[in-house]
Amino acid sequence: MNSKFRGTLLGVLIGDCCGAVFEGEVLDAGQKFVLRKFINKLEGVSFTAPRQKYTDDTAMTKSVARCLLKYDEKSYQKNLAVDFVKEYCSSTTSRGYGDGVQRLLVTLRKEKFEDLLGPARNQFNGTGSFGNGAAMRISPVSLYCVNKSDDFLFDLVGKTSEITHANVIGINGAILQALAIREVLKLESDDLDVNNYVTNLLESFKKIEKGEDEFGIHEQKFYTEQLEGMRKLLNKEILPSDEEVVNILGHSVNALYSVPTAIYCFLRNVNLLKGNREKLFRSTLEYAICLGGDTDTIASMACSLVGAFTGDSIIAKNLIKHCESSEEIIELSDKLYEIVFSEIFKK
Ligand code: R7I
Ligand code: MG
Ligand code: MG
Ligand code: MG
Repeated sequence: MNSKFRGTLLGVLIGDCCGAVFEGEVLDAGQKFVLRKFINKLEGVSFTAPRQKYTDDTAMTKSVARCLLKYDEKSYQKNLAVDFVKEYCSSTTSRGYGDGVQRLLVTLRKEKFEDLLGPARNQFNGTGSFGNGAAMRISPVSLYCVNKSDDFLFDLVGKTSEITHANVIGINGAILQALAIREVLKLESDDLDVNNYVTNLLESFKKIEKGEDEFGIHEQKFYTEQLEGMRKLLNKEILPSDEEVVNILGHSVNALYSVPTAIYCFLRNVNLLKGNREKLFRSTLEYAICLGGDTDTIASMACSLVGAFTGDSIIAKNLIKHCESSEEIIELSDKLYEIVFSEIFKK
């Protein structure tokens, strides 16, 4: 399990570091070749410094991990807001934060964290952000909740998300990614029944997206519909092209059009590499970036799933070494593992 914890957070880091180079692009055959060469170089021994830089995806994930290490129901959310701001302000390089979130972090600081949730609710003329920023940083919550109830996980995802993302699409994207990671963390073998896995996520989301108001029960099929689209793509006899995948699932900063895409990247490669698990990390990394668009975030979320599934042993050692702050990421994973499992031993 320790290896799965490391794999999860290293997946976030490496997907982010590699994907960031191609963020916003649509990759043609030439650029896909450049991408392959680029990852080969990072996996090789001859790569020279500086190491590949991470972006906001990893920066915010580190904050979540740090604050979970000192988790206390009452102070967690404030600690996290403060840590987000500190991390944002202390960075000497541009980490590519979303435009909305940058304004929000500045507001939180200016108003001395008096109102923790108000600024997020005011984003985008009061709709709140539907960006994937809550989902991209959620993996430490899956680690923390590996043995906890669904309700505990939903609550913690909410607390972790709503400081910056008040829109239900943004928050539910984080719930989807958190559930998706926790499911594979819990698997004991490297055998994953993909159909069953998607069915479980679908069942969870049918409940989450079913609401009741004065007009009775209604169903908002946002993620449910995306998951159904994902299932169709996974079951196609002919492997869908990148264009087809992007048309159906999307590749944008909108959580609805990137979280299911990341899960699809993972599952497609699991299906393709049955009996060849050593290749799963590299292959998912490359595939996720090939889809273009929000490449750092989609690769980060997809690789986090691979790491949670296989552990860190299949990740090329040089690739780890050549990404900024990988030592710190490993340390955070190990500490999270320690507190999660020492709590169980205490019981
Ligand atoms: O969600 P967030 O943290 O962004 C994460 C993304 C990842 O790709 C990172 O790698 C980084 O590049 O950014 O940041 P937000 O600013 O909340 O949302 C991101 C973007 O989504 C915004 O800048 C908007 O362009 C768009 N967006 C919206 N546009 C209109 N209406 C998000 N919510 C809305 C909305 O409600
Ligand atoms: Mg980023
Ligand atoms: Mg960016
Ligand atoms: Mg991104």
